[in-house]
Amino acid sequence: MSEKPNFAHWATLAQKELRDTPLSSLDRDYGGIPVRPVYFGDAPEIPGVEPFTRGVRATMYANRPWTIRQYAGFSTARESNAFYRQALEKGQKGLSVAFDLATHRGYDSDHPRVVGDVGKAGVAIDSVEDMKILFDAIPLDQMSVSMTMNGAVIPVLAMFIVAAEEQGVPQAKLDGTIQNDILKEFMVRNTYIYPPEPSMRIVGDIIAHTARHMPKFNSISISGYHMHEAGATAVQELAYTLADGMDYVRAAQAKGLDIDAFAGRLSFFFGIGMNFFLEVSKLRAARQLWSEIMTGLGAKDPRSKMLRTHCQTSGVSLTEQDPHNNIVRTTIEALAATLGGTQSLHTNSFDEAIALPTEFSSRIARNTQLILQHESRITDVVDPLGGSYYVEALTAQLVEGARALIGEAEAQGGMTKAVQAGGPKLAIETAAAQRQARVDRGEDVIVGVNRYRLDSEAGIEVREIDNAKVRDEQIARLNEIRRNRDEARCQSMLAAIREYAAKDEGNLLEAAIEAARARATLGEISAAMEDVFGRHAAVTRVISGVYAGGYAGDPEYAAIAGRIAEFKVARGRSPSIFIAKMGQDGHDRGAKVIASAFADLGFDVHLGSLFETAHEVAAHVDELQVDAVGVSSLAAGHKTLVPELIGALRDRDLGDVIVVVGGVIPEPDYEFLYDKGVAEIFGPGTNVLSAAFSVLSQIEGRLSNR
Ligand code: MLC
Ligand code: 5AD
Repeated sequence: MSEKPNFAHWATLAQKELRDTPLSSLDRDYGGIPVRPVYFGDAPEIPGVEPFTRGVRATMYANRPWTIRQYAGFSTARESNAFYRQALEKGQKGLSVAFDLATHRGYDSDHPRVVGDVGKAGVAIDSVEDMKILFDAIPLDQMSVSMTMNGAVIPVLAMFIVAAEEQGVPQAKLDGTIQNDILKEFMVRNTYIYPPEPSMRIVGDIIAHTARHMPKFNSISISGYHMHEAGATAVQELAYTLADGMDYVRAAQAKGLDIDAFAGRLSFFFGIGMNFFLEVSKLRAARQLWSEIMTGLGAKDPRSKMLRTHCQTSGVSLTEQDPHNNIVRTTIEALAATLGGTQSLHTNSFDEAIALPTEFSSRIARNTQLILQHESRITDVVDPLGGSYYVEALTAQLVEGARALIGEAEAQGGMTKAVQAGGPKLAIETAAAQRQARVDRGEDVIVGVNRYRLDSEAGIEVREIDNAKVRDEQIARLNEIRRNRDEARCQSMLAAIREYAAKDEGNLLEAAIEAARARATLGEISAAMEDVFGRHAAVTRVISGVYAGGYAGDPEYAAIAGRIAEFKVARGRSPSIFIAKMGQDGHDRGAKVIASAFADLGFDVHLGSLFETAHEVAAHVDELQVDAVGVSSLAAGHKTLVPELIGALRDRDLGDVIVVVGGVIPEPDYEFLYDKGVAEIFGPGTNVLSAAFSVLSQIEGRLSNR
């Protein structure tokens, strides 16, 4: 397939991309050293030609740099809109919307299950009216907009289309991306709503609609990022992402679409961590594999075989301790993403491990990309690391490793089946627990965390969101919409959605567009489908032995395990803990790692389900009579949900149960939580052994006080 490197061939392709601009305009002179836009050496491939290992375009950044696309959203549509406009003015090039967790999970802001979530981790969107405010004065025929939405993907995309229409922009002109990648939600991200089968139908409906009516819109963003963040190895991230892609292709083909009619608008999304050369090679390997896979699935058009991707620097690689170090980490990761040939990039802010970005931290994050594009000269030459002995070898090894793992998923009947069986999720969780043990033992060094720690940390500015205020505003607007709409029309559109869902006919997105025009809310459209499909409840499993395995022969580990064994002999039972995830926060890597490590140490661990209310958690604690509750909070709901839990425990006369909190808790909130009765707070980077030691001591203290 790949042709012998040949400058004339490359030049023809490059000239096409450049249109009227002469090719010579890409030549550079570094003080008497002439530099060309591409180097071949004896490399076997041409950039812009299958299998695209060296990049999907012949000219890459020499002609057009990657899109600076910062993911953002918080509180109300109005505030997020102001933030976007400011960012665009200061050099950002594309938009990327972060929705709050209530929206992700298909709830309107007035739903009782989401009191702690509204406006917290992203922007709250309940209706077309909110969507119109979000894009006010942003011309949607000129700006490409990515929306990270998977669960409530039908109402959100429908509302986007209707908001544009009411702005005067027909859907055919919309440029952007909808994440629409449900399989990884079941594996790692957890903002699913319906069970896997109907969820896959929704993915197919969206691909079918966009293929027919929205030629510039990317129908899906097949995402490895969240696997990466959940602790997946590079091979796992590659293999599971591409295997997911294969199932989406098949879901679209099942709608009767020809592969070349939609494949050119499938897009990807990868996480970029600190292993610099590995991450560069990962993107090269991904492109090579996808081209091979798509050829195998029958694609003919080269555009169908191009893996175009967005990248985001890694959130888990960033630290709460000495947080300005995160600027350096993000720069290194951004360099890996761009030398790997990404099309679009988000660089994380340095306060990532603490809260949502402030104006200041997001400015630095954006400027990191601007400096790379305008000052570093890395955009001058296409695939500058191509031909490096090391990078080429790593690329080949990743291809080989991922190919084998894709083969395993295919042997199980594809990823939808593999995900339902749970294998990939467990494999990723195992990798995460191994990584945690290496960090806790100091084998993987993290500067400022397990080495070179500061004696005292100076606080930094933190973005605060007044969740109650956002919720009140949203509820007022919801009431107004419900009051002013033509109720009969709205209800008949919702009935049509139910019917399409039940009969497995018609396109759900098309029905939802009608409902959105009639001012049905996000929660109503989502509920209409839920009436038929039901709501998915995941089975939580805790892996065992992995953390203990990483600690074989470690004296500190043995000391704590020994103390727990003594506890058991003295009291005839193990110390017990309930690990709780409340609200719509689905980030469960931390909860899983803690659950499996504590269980390995000898605790009696009960891991709660995702998405519980404070009252549901209190009821479990009552029933199980545990010594402690560990709340894991990563989506900023702690100030609402933790006091609610403590109140609910007191109401049940369980006021002396130890409550500890782990996760992303801004320093200024520590006092607040201690005042409410929290015993200990474990921020990001906490050593799991020392957390276990504290919890055990708290439990012993409580029992001896009785
Ligand atoms: C590009 N173009 C060129 C060129 N390079 N033309 C000539 N010469 C070159 N060298 C053209 C392309 O062909 C294209 O036009 C146009 O320029 C835009 O370039 P692109 O490369 O397609 O970039 P972009 O529009 O930015 O699209 C990138 C993408 C897309 C395909 C990866 O899917 C995207 O923007 N994804 C972003 C996803 C995202 O933000 N996700 C956030 C997730 S956060 P044409 O006509 O060919 O299209 C998250 C966190 C969480 O998930 O969990 O909450
Ligand atoms: N604004 C900006 N960045 C966000 N992230 C998540 N939510 C937001 C938001 N509302 C980023 C963080 C996180 C990743 C999932 O996306 O970097 O690690």
